[in-house]
Amino acid sequence: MIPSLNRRLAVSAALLAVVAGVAPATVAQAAPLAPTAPVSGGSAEAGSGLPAPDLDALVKALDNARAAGAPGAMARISGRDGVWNKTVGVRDTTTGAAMDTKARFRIGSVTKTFSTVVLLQLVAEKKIELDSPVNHYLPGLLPDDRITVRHLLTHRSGLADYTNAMFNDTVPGFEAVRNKVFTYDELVKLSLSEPRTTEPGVSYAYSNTNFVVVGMLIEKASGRPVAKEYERRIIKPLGMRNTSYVHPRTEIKGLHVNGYLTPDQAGLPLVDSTEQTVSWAQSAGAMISNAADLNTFTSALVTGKLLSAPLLDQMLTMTPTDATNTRFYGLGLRRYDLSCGTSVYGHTGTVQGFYTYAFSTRDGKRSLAAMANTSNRGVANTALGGTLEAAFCGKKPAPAAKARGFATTPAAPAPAEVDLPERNAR
Ligand code: REX
Repeated sequence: MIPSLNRRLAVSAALLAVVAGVAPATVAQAAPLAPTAPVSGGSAEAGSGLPAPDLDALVKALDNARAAGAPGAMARISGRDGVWNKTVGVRDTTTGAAMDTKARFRIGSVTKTFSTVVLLQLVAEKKIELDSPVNHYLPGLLPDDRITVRHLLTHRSGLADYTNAMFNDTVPGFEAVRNKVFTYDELVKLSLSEPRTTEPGVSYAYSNTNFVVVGMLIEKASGRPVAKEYERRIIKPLGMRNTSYVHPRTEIKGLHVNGYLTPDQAGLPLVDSTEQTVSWAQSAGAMISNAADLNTFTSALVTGKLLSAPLLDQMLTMTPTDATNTRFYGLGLRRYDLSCGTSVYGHTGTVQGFYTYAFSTRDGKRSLAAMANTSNRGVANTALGGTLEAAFCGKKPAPAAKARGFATTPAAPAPAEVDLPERNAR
């Protein structure tokens, strides 16, 4: 449906419902959170309690991502008070097909949140303990018996991120692995050939290696491939028909977005990076999804549809990841504190040709999924991050008129707008 029409219909339905004195069930039109999701009991509870999204700012953020070099971008906001879809540009530069919020794309590290949910379900089943050494389950894998399962999930193991060296030269690095199939052991070996970054538990250092080992733990404890575990524990129960883990297959089936990798050298043409095994990431980043499914996933997660309250609490226990004190990491989950005081929970993703943001409020009443079909272009990623403020903070008050003769203090930049270098921004 045309987004503005969609919105108008939602508003009319709400008004009609209020006039008729009935619960506006049609207004709470987000995809069902789970088959058992309770239906909202009344109009007061039907809303998110948040200001309406700033749709102009949302489109502006997408336009900014495009101006920074993304062929296209999209955002989908979903929640108790409506669904909003916005797109700019194209999903395929060859055919000129328009960006489409129903289309599938590579979600990169949002996969880490899926892997964490599966692992924590195995904790609930007493097959794994968060504070046990990884080597207890995978004897001899790691060179340090002090590294625990929790250290992996919080990026505090000190295991080096082998992808830094792998993608030091962006396009040659990508072409060298795009059709390669790695075993988990090979990826861990690559990490162990580099010095460790911290003593176990000491400090946060983002590393894909952690979630490769999480994949190994899942397979060991469950006796099944990670693909099966994502499917039976998350994808099926939530009815996410556009979400898959097809490693090592290279294709994105069905309606999808093509991804375009930016070469390091200015002036060179974009590289269509849609098809790849993503074997370099696997359980750290190889899933495919679409915006509606990501909305469903993040809201189901924070509302306890996937984990018991104590395990969700563990996942939501956060420590800062940088000096701004607005960005945090829990277990396979980020928290961003926005300029309006709202905190949102989810993950970001970067895989060649695709930037993703998937976040929900703590109560799950509003979710945002945003993507731009570019990567290796930090400015575009930062611009896409602007969708968070637009989605969750609503219209910003107009800046106060400058009092003549007095200097004004510039407002602190919103967290999503802080332009950090690519490697530090995570
Ligand atoms: C790999 C290189 C980036 C991408 C990476 N991706 O570690 C994981 C992920 C799976 O999604 N992490 C993000 C490449 C940051 C997250 O957690 O939010 N960069 C690119 C280069 C740099 O090749 N030379 O930008 O496409």
